[in-house]
Amino acid sequence: MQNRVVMLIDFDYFFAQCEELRNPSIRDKPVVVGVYSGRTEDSGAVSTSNYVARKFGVKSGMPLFQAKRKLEGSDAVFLPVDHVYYDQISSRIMHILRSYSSSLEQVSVDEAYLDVTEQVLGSFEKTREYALKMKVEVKSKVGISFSVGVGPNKLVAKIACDSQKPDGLTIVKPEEAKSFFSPLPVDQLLGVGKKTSLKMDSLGIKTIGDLASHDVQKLIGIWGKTLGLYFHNSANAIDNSSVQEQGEAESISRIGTLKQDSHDLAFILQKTDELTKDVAKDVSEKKWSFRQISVYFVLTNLTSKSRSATLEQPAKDEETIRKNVKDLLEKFLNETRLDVRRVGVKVSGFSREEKKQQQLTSFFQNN
Ligand code: TTP
Ligand code: CA
Repeated sequence: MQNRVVMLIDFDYFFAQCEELRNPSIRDKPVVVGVYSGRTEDSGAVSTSNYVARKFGVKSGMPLFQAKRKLEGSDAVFLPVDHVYYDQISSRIMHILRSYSSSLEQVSVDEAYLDVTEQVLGSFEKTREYALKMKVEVKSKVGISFSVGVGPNKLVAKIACDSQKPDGLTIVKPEEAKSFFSPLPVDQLLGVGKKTSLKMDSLGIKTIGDLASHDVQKLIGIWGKTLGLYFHNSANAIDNSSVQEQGEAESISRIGTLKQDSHDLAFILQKTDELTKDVAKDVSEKKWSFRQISVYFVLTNLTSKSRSATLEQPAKDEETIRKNVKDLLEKFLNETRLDVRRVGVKVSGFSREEKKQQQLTSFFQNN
């Protein structure tokens, strides 16, 4: 697929911004979030800080006592990390971002790559408006700001994003990628650490541009084929890796408690129909197809049971779920005399191939 449009989204000063969100009164003060090791009051390290604190020279990884010293005399606020809270905020944002892309690859709690080629019809002109729309939705629904980098691949998107923070939006078109990279220090490339950049420096390679024009055979001679080629391609803004959904949901399900324990098909169906509707909504948002439908029961005696059906062809519609759930439920009620207390609906067996095919098809339709 030519001319991909890939975004990297990176939430601004994430842990500290989450803290500002739940306590807006600290917003204009230096905010430092840290891991307290507990040995003495100040022992531990800074996880992150807001931009007010950064102006005082506070950095991630710095010992807390040092950050305290830098912030002496200010009205700085020091807080311990609360991962559960940050994870919750993160999943709410990721959920919204998912609706803006064909595939989303979450790389950390505050970073995700999005392939939006289809959504912007392969056009870089359309991405600014599209990215701004995402920013506005996340800001109004969750209250968090983020920076966006857009490029023809993940590598360019990442470096674009890093170039302007916070609340940044940097778009690098395919034809601009090489000149955008050229003046940057070579250690901006993933995989070029301290040791490698020293070695490159000794070869006269200081910028990404220097690396791009260095003889690839010489690079291979020093770093071997894989790494040598990787450096050469990266410096030339080439990256063919795709945006891969990680840890894709194995299933989509909903469970609910009946208003009263029951053995009545029509009564239980009211509940399962509600649950089916929600499951089907999730499925259609993700544009996935499923092959398996299951119903889960918790009975009056609190034991649980489940029943499943496997479809001959993958399906994606609500009606198929509804019909299968009804059959499974009916059969189950015939087999047991106990009343049902809770009931769940689940679909699984998603096909990735089907998903890729769909993307490809709509890509061709749009082009
Ligand atoms: P980053 O994205 O590196 O930093 P950030 O979100 O705080 O700031 P910005 O993106 O605006 O530059 O890291 C994401 C979170 O990971 C960060 O909020 C806290 C955590 N973190 C640590 O706990 N220790 C660290 O050394 C770093 C770099 C980050
Ligand atoms: Ca961040």
